[in-house]
This record gives sequence, C-alpha cells and structure tokens, in this order.
Amino acid sequence: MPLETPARIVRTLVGRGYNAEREAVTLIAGSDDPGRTLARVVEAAPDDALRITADHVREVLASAPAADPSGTEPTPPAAADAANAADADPAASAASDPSVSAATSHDNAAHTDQSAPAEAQGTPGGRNVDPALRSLEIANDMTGQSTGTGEYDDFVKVFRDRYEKLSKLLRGRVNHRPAKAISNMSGGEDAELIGLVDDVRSTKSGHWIIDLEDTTGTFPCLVMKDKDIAGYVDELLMDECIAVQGTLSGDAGILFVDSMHFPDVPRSHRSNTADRDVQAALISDVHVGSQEFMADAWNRFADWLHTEEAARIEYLLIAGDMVEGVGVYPNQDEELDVIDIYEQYEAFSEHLKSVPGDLEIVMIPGNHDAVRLAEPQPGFDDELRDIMSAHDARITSNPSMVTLEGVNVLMYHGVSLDEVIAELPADKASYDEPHKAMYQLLKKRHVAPQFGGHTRLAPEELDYLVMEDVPDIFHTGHVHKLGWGKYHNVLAVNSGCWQAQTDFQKSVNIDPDAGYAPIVDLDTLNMTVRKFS
Ligand code: D5M
Ligand code: FE
Ligand code: ZN
Repeated sequence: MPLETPARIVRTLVGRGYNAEREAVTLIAGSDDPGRTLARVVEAAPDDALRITADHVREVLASAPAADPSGTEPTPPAAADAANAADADPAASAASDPSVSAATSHDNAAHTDQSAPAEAQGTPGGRNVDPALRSLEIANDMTGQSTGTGEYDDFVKVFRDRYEKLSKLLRGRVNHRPAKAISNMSGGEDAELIGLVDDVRSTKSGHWIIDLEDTTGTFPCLVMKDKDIAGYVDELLMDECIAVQGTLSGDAGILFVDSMHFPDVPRSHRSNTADRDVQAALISDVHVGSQEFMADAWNRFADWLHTEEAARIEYLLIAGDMVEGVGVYPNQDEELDVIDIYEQYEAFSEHLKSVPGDLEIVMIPGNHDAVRLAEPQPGFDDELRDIMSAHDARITSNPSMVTLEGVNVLMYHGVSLDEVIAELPADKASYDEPHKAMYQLLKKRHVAPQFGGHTRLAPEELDYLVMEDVPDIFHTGHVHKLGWGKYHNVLAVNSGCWQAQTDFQKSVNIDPDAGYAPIVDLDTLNMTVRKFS
C-alpha cells in the first residue's frame, strides 16, 4: 500500500490545507505506520498552522503510542481516504528522467531527446536543510515606490535617468561631447557622441541615418551600408543607448560613423558563485486558471522536489504569470478554467503548497498577473499576498535583482522579448532560441529598451529597467520557450511554462515548452533541465 510515498503524503496534507517541509514528509514516510502518523500529525497541527514542520512530526512521534502489535489497527479513515483519493493513478507520480546538459560552452534550446519517464517518487528527501546557511537579498524592488503620474515631466525624468545610467557605462570607451556642442563644431572634425536612439532610417542609396539624443539635443549620425558596423543597425531598438565615434561632414551637419559601442556586459565579467553545493529551480508562466494549465506535470514536479534527488534545491524562483488572469488577450475567457481572478490565485496557492515548505520562494509578476501591466510592475498587493501566504514567499517587482548566496539573479518576466524577436533578424533572436534575445537585452543593458511599442512602460523617476549591475544569471519567461546559454559569462535562462498550447498559440504556430524545470547549481552555474510533461 503506497500510502507512505512522499507524493501521497504531500497530496494528503495539501488536501487539508497544509504545505510541508521536506523533512516533515521524510519523517512521516519513515515512521512505522505512515498512514497513522499522518493522521495524527494532521490532528495535532495547530489550528493556525499553514505548514507542517519537522518539529510537528517529531512531537507526534515522541508522544506516539506503541504500534498495534496485531498490525490490524486501521489507519484512521479520514487520512486514508484523503491519501488514497489523491493521486490514485500511480503514473501521475512519475517524473521524467532528466535531460542533463551543461550550459558552459554552447547554447541550448529545448531538446526532444528526453529519456523515458522513470519513477521519481521512491526516495524521500533525507536531508536536513539549514536555513541559517542561506542568504537571499533583493535589490531594485520598486513595490510601493511608484512616483509616476503619466505626465510629460515623468517621461523626461525616466529618460534622463536611463541616459545617466547607461552613458556612464560607455564613458570609459569614448570621449563624448554633448549633441549641442557637436552641432557647434566645424566640418571635418572628429567627434564622439553618446545618445538614445531616436530614429533609424535609410537613405535613398541604402545608407543609414541614426538620430541620437542626449540631454542637450539630437544629432544625426550616418552609417555607410558597406561598413562592417552596418550589421549593427539591424540590431538597434528605439530608445536604447549607444555611443558612436566618427568624423563630421564638411558642413558639420552629420557625423560619419566609424565605430559603434553598446553598454554591454564586459567580456571580462566573472560570475559570482555560492560557497556550497546548493541549487535553485527557475520557473515561470504557471498559468493556473487556464484550461491548459498542466496540473499533472506540476504535481510531478512538486512531488519530485520532495525526493532525495532534489534535496539540494533550496530556492524556487518564479518569473511571472502565476495565473492565467482575465481579459489579458481577446477571447481568452473561452479557455478559462477558473473565471474569477482571486479564485485563480487561491488555486495557484494550493498548487504552491505541494512544493516543500522549506523552499525559499521568490515571485515577480508577469503580464497575466493582477498588477499594473506597465513595467516596472510592482509586486503583488496585500490582498494577493494574503491569498498566497502559505509559503511566506518573497514577493518583489518585475524586474528585480535577487541575490542568492552571492549569486545575482536578474528576474524579469520577459514581455520585451516578443518585441526583440519581432524586430531583430532571426539569427539574433527567435522563439526557438529565446536566450539569444536575452543576449540582446544584456548587450543593451536594459530589459525593455523600446518605448511606445508592444511593451508598456510606466514612466517613473528612475529607470528601474536599466541593468546597472551585471547579473550572474538572467532569468526570464513569457515566451513559453525553454532555452539557455552563456553570454560573456552570464547564464541566460528562459524557463518555459506549465501551460499547454493555447488556441492563439496554435494559430500563430507557437509550440510551447511546457512542464520543464531548469535547475541551476549555484556553486558552478551549471544547468540541468528536468522534464515533467
Ligand atoms: O505569452 C506567451 C507567448 O505567446 C508570448 O510570446 C506572447 C504570445 N501570445 C500569447 N497570446 C497572445 C495574443 N493573444 N496576442 C499576442 N501574443 C500572444 P503569455 O503572455 O504568457 O500569454
Ligand atoms: Fe506566460
Ligand atoms: Zn507572459
């Protein structure tokens, strides 16, 4: 009778409204009569407990009456029913074998060479996590800091801040002058300029004119089509910050560009790593409330997290789209399983309870979540935090820099990736290789450069979307495609989703990578991917 499998124990506890520490589950599974222990633990749990801890179980075990020598004492019916009803299908507890891939030397998109499913429920996690060894800090959280009123002045401020922060990264490489000063120079002089891309247009003869804007004005810069740097023009997005060096035309009206520079990640960047063998699971786009939410895959993932194999995973990062939301896209309501947004978060919270209670969880919102759509998006409000309180998750804004034991993880939902993929040539950015689109954002040192396009941006006093510090890991989601790789030593991971293909995605040929969990070793930044679908 497999009542004692961790998966069933977890399911039973979730059914009763509890999540559980892995060690608690291990102790129950390893007791003489797990069914009985489970029932007694539930009985003894304090009314206000949200989580069953190892201490709860120890107390129960310490006060345990001797096991019935006849071995016939029935498991209390309530617990037995709940445990059996949950997860009656043993296949539902099987997790697929991992596809293990190192992310050190090449790029990776989702593979189809996953091994056959294997039972992953067998080994209960036998580890004592020591929360004292952990450290988790969050920077760049703008929740509660929004100052924007949408007035013209706010736009001026946010662009000024963007220019300040990004031009600082370029100043070491060029000896720039303000646009206004350049417009007063004489023809034929050399000049260097740092500005935000205000316009890109082609001339009749196929050359390119890029208008660059700084805080003093705008100046036109000409890139000849036969120069090597003409290849960079394809990569430009409006409002990103670049530097150019060149020579002024005879009438000093335009700058002939010889070289172009991006804020970029220095090639010399060395990643920070954790001092111990500890891992983080990076996921996103759970989409609970959608008819396509893959509950079985999620359950396999959650069950697996309770096993020995997952014992080193102490952090779970979720990069947005916890729920499907309402009214996000036209006709979305036809595919909703849960219609009320708060009920969607309640359902999400129930699913979250089945992951180990000792995991540190960090969540940022995405475009399907119930926070403002414009980026930066503040973290969930108090009402939603209350609904999702079981895990005591850290809730922060989109984007945020989350430092796990010294490793800086930039979490960003990823709406701008659609735009990068739409505007750049396929070899630079595509849905099949979402990490390459992420490389572009790293190169621009901004998570959503383009203003006024598909990505909604809210003007704030500061530009929270600038990557002032180089992350060690860049974690996004949104495009529902799994892909990862290294760019100048930064590990870029787009984490796939937990939602099967929607009608819209079918209509535009998006084939989502659903039910994968990318796992990063924080001491080496090596990646492995587990498949649960
Ligand atoms: O977005 C998942 C992916 O699918 C992302 O690349 C956007 C795209 N998508 C999905 N539905 C639509 C509609 N209706 N219009 C445009 N693009 C869409 P997610 O935000 O997670 O649904
Ligand atoms: Fe999504
Ligand atoms: Zn999204």
